[in-house]
Amino acid sequence: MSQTKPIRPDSQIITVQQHIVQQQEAHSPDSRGTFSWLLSGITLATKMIQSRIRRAGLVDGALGAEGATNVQGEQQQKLDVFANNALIHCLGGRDAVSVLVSEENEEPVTFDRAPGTGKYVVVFDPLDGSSNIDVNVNVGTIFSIYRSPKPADGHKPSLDEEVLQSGLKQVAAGYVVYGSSTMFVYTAGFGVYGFTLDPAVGAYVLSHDNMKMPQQGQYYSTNEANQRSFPPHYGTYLDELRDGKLGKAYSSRYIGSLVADFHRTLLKGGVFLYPPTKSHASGKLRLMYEANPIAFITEQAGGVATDGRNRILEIQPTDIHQRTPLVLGSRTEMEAFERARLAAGA
Ligand code: AHM
Ligand code: MG
Repeated sequence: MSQTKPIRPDSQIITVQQHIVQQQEAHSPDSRGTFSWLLSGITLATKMIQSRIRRAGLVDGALGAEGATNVQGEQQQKLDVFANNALIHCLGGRDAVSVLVSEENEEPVTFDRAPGTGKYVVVFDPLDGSSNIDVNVNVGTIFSIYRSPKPADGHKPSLDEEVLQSGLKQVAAGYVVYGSSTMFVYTAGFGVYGFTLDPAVGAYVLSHDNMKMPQQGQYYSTNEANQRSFPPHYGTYLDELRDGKLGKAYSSRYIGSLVADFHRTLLKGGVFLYPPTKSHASGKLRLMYEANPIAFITEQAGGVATDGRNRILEIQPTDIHQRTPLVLGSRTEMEAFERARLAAGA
């Protein structure tokens, strides 16, 4: 007689929601409910964004430029605006959020919350890699979460004190890469975890446990068209990689979406560089919603992230939209970069 096996869900499946709650139980039981509710606002918004991206070529009016420019003077794409609205809508409805800072908004978005709520500041780049949107190449969302400083002597912190916190103060950071699959990668300071969106279930499911960046990789990633305007030691360093001075013949990979270029660097190792250039003397990438969250993840995965000289996480921001050079990657490549910088006296 044949026996019918009971149908039951795979007990190994861990969703991002479960994982966040488990991490909070283990590390900060006080904030567990609030924090996971807040993060669920981000995962919900990114599911809305990914669904729009997946259908962008089919939906009338989803692709192309919006017609406006953002605070960076860059043309906003329709999907930039959609992604920004989705995040503001999903996070603005959660009373744990006191302030939102977005690449697409010149000023922070503030909320008048009841006392005892509004504990967190969320900073984000809603859709990173705008130049890749219309051509079906990977883009991403990047976010960073800070605690609002507690009132001192009964005085509420100023808006600047709330938002201009160094990367060291991040409570959590992460990104979603809209690639061949949609992946959510985050850290709350206890390792880096990656979740793949299962489209059939509509949930992010743990697929990359405790991610570590390899000690050395075989790719460098930079916009080589700008190399003549990099400070000279960047060129010397790239030549060392090309010439096999680190024991490997390096290959080049550059997508032009930070999230995608970083995601590869996290998984495969190597080095990513966006140095100062002639047109962007302070670098192009933004400290608060690009460099800081990515640097937090890099360090949590065992890598190194600097502005070419100093640790990214230690930079005190003076403006929510400030730019920074960014050099990050595996330890071996980052040590070689530092040697090249010191040898050049830069
Ligand atoms: P964006 O936020 O307007 O999309 O710009 C940031 C992007 C990054 O994703 C990427 O690393 C960089 O700009 C690419 O710049 P470039 O085209 O100068 O190489
Ligand atoms: Mg960006």
